[in-house]
Amino acid sequence: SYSTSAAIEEPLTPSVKVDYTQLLINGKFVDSASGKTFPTLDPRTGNVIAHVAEGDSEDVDRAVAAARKAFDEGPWPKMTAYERSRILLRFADLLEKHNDEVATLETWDNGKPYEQAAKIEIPMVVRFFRYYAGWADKIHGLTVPADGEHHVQILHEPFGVAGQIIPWNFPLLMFAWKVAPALACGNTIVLKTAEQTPLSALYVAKLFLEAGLPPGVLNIISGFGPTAGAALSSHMDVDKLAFTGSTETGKIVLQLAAKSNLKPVTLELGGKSPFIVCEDADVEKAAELAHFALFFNQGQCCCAGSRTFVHERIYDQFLEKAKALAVNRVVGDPFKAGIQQGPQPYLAPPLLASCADTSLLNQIDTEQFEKILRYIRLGVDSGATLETGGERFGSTGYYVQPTVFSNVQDDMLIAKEEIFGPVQSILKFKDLGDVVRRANTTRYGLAAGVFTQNIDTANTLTRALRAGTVWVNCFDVFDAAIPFGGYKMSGQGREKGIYGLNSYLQVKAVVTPLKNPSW
Ligand code: TXE
Repeated sequence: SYSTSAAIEEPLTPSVKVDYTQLLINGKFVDSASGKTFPTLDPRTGNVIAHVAEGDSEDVDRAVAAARKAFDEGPWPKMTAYERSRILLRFADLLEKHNDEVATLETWDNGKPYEQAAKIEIPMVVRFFRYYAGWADKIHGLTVPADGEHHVQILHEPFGVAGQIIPWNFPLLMFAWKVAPALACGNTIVLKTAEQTPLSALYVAKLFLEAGLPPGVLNIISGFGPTAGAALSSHMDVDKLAFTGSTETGKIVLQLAAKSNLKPVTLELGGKSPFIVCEDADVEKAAELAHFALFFNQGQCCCAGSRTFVHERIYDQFLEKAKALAVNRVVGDPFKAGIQQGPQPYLAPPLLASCADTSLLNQIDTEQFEKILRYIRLGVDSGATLETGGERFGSTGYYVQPTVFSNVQDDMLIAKEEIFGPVQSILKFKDLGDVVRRANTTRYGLAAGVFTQNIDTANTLTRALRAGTVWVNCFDVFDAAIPFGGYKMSGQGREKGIYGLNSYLQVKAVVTPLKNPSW
């Protein structure tokens, strides 16, 4: 329970060394061209974990040139698909072997519970690479029976150099969602990690080299968005861009892509996903699932069930359970066993100053911890009832108390904007028509949760909700085979599953006249 802050007073010392802090370009770890570095912070304390090379446009140029060469001259797209698949499988085996070290880096840099990283996320990443390794030699085109005397083949070919930009909430999982399908399809990559969490991707890059990935196939740039990220988005020699992050930055990236070479862009952006608890629900189970849907990963999920709609008949009972769950949520040093919630990642203002081009930074919320506390104050000011939490947790690091608001109205900012923190907003609804209309009244459309025993209610809601994923009586199920992506301003395109391949494949029609059509 958060009534005691003892758990976070003495942070445990992580048991790994940070060996990889340089950029990965053309198969080698190198300093940035400018020689600059930036610190990455431990969100438990605000202390510096390591100084990491700060990539900028010159480094992006070097990395793109390496990726270009590895694509145009090979060996990557020219290798047999089976060889590519085997390298991905070898990488998955190595990652599995180093599961605990990678999970440690992930927790240290991001603040997520170690048990979550070690037992759920890193194994998911391994599974993800194995899934796409399986696709590598099963990507084939079509033959099409066209009118006239022609033989028509449709070839599926890799795009070329893929630029990829990822966020800090699931650093290695987002790495996997981007890198695995791109490599399976035969593309080469320049990936920019988030400035808050550069460490795990660099560690696994080393494992990729050990697995036999040729130089230049995967290049990794640590650095800031408005410099390195913008350089990648607007690069004339990047053939395809994939981005995960805020809707605001998604718009910038799309503009940069359009203004440069019109590279196609997939976007996985923010959300304000409804979690709908119907009249017939088992209240205890519904409250547990709604709690998980919001609080998992410190509330930092793009698909978080951040609008909990509860039927009026069971509202009071639900509220009591939801509040009890938040009060009893175990917050503390994420390295300690049994901890459910760690700190929010933080980018200190001095760190922002180290970014060479600060002109764009004002548009973007980098101070996650303060953003959450600001939204909590906004909720109170706008008349929502603060049931529990609402403050910083403890006095060191960037922890936020698990917070529950009831009596939330649709037009309050806390019900409209993405908070991205441990703040649950509970809203009351009357009937299905009412909740469908309200759930869909949002600029987002990433996910939705439905909790009911009634098959007709489930069928009605799953069809009516405008979202890329609808979870019925479950939430956050992320099997590698299930496509993920947004309706409306939550994104463009899909990642994961067979749909995730489409983002990394060009379609080429080959038409040849038939000499002897009657045969
Ligand atoms: O996101 P940004 P931030 C939401 C969430 C969060 C808010 C702000 O609500 O509170 O976004 O987080 C790179 N050109 N999500 O500021 O800026 C940046 O370096 C090119 C939802 O961290 O979108 C990082 O690598 N790239 C979300 C990546 O974009 C730029 C996950 C994401 O950062 C850039 C994260 C630029 N001009 C935040 N500016 C989700 N969908 O899961 C920044 N970047």
